Amino acid sequence: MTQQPHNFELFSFWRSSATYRVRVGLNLKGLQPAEHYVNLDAGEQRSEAFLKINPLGAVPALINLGAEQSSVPLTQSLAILEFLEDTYPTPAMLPQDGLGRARVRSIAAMLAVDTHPLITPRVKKYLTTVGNFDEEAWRAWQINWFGTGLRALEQRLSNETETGTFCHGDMPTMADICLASIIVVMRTFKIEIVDIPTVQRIMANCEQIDAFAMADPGRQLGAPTG
Ligand SMILES: N[C@@H](CCC(=O)N[C@@H](CS)C(=O)NCC(=O)O)C(=O)O
Repeated sequence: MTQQPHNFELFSFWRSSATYRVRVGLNLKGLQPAEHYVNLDAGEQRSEAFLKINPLGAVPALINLGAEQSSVPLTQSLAILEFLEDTYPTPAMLPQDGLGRARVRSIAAMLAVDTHPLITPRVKKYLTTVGNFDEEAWRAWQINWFGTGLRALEQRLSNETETGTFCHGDMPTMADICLASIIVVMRTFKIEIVDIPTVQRIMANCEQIDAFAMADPGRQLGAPTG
């Protein structure tokens, strides 16, 4: 395979689920970005400098330094994965057929669009200030929304014949990246959802792949040691 230019800057945080998705995609495509650490615990995502990169105040953001014309920072992990897939088609993160692509995107959206946003720091900040949530109420909230997303996913994966070693057949796709992105962040919060055997089986298969293992939050700059 021809060596591809991979001149990227990734704005990231060690335990960020959305950044994990982009890290796995970059790893699968054999691309290594320079990383800029945005400390979400210190509120750096709301700094004037970072809001110029992503006005929503969220990581990841990816800058393509190799672009012929200067490009705006890419934001939104799913859009970034689609960009990587379009630009570096091999190995593929989407199946070739239209129905398969729609199924993979649908599973990815269940997790990245309908589950993950509910547990982000900005939601926690609102609920624990304006909403008067204490730590116990916040934890119950997290368990509720992780559980809702993962139980629905389990139902789909265990009933749909397209499920294989991975969410769709026997090659990892964007659906697996999103599944794993939820499980890894749940682990950092020490949250466990029971009775999701297909999800757990697929997660174990993902973890056998270097691209996923290397993206693990515990292996990133800034992760707590010990
Ligand atoms: N839909 C966005 C979500 C981005 C997002 O919410 N990222 C989190 C970290 S996983 C963040 O930076 N949150 C900052 C905050 O909520 O203040 C994506 O998939 O990229």
